Amino acid sequence: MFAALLFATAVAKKVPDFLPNAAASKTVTVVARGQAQKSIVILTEAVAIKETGPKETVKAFGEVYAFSPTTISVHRDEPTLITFWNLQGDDEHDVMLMDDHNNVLMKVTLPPLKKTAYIFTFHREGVFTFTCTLHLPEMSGQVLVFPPSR
Ligand SMILES: [Cu+2]
Repeated sequence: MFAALLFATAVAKKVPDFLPNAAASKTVTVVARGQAQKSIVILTEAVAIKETGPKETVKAFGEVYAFSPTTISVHRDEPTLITFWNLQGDDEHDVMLMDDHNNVLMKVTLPPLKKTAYIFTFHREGVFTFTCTLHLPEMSGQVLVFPPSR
C-alpha cells in the first residue's frame, strides 16, 4: 500500500514528455523523421553506480551519471540528427532542453537500453543547455549553436 502510494506520487510528479510548442519552435524545430545534414550521438555514461562503484563515491554523492559528450556544436538552420543512447539496463534518463534564458523548450524520456533520436534545427545562435531531470545537477550539457556554415 505504502509502496503503491509512493509509486503513484512519483508518477504524478513526473513531467510528461513534450516537444517544442509553436512558440518554442521559433527557437528550435524538433522532428522525429526527415533529412539531416549532420549526426551526433550522445551517450549516458555511468560514472559511479551501486553495481560497480566506486563504493565510496556512491556513498558520498549517490549514483552519478553524465552525458558524453557534454558539449556539442551545431550550425544555425542546419538540421542535425541527435541520437541519445541510454546505455543503462535499469535506469531511465530524460533530456530537457532549455534556451539561454532557461526557458524549457522540450523534454523527452530516454528509456533503458534504447536509442532516442530527433532531428534538431536551431534557429537562433547561442548556448543552449540540456539536462536529465532525474540526475540533476551533474547530468547535463550544452549545445553551442554557431552561424550557418555557408
Ligand atoms: Cu539521468
